[in-house]
Amino acid sequence: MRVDIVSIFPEYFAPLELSLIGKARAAGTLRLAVHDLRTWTHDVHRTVDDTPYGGGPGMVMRPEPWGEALDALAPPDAAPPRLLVPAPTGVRFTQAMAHELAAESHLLFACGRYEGIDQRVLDHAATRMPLTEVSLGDYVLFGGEVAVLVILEAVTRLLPGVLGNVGSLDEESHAHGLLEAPMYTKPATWRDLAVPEVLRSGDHGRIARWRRDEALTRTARRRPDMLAALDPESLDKRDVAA
Ligand code: 6GU
Repeated sequence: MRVDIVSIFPEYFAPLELSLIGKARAAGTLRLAVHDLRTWTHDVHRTVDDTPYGGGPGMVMRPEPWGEALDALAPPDAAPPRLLVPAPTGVRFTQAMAHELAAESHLLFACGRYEGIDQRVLDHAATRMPLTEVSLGDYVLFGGEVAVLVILEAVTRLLPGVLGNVGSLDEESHAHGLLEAPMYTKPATWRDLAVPEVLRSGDHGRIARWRRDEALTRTARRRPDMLAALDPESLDKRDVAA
């Protein structure tokens, strides 16, 4: 997968050298480039923002540098990338969207700052390439950079060959619409706290039942919205009893 990121703070993306994302880059699974928006400015001050038409606080990103950046990274004569614009006004980012993005061959992230990017940039880009404005949740960040780190981490771990144990993708929270059950490792007793007996029983049927019950209880307490959204067909008789 190819990924381009445009931002006025390229330094935000230094952590993408680390850990499994860094490995995916070294292996060529992820071809990632970070671009400074100011590359596409032409005045001595390398201006990227200005005051909003209609008044109000803050600054808006001017369209000219963004237009040139998108022309350079998504030339009209080449296969268009999927353009993602992180913003609190976007559609909610979910695990389902992470799977959708992991199937794309080229993602282009445009990181806005201040009060956002002039709307004409997005309207014009949308005539050339698929565009999604995406939000992490109901709170406001300074800009899209941290959101891109989050989205890229969620997407990269779904790329073939990035995770050592593919089974962990199947069992994890959100894979089946439920939160994951609690996990334990050695020692069997720590500070007088014992690992639940069932997990040490070796009885795989009982263990699966226990984990499912814990997942259901956790989801009911913490995320009643997720429980309500479950397909009733996916519940069995013993789930309903619990
Ligand atoms: Cl993607 N961007 C900004 N600036 N704030 C946010 C967000 C994104 N998601 C939640 N808040």
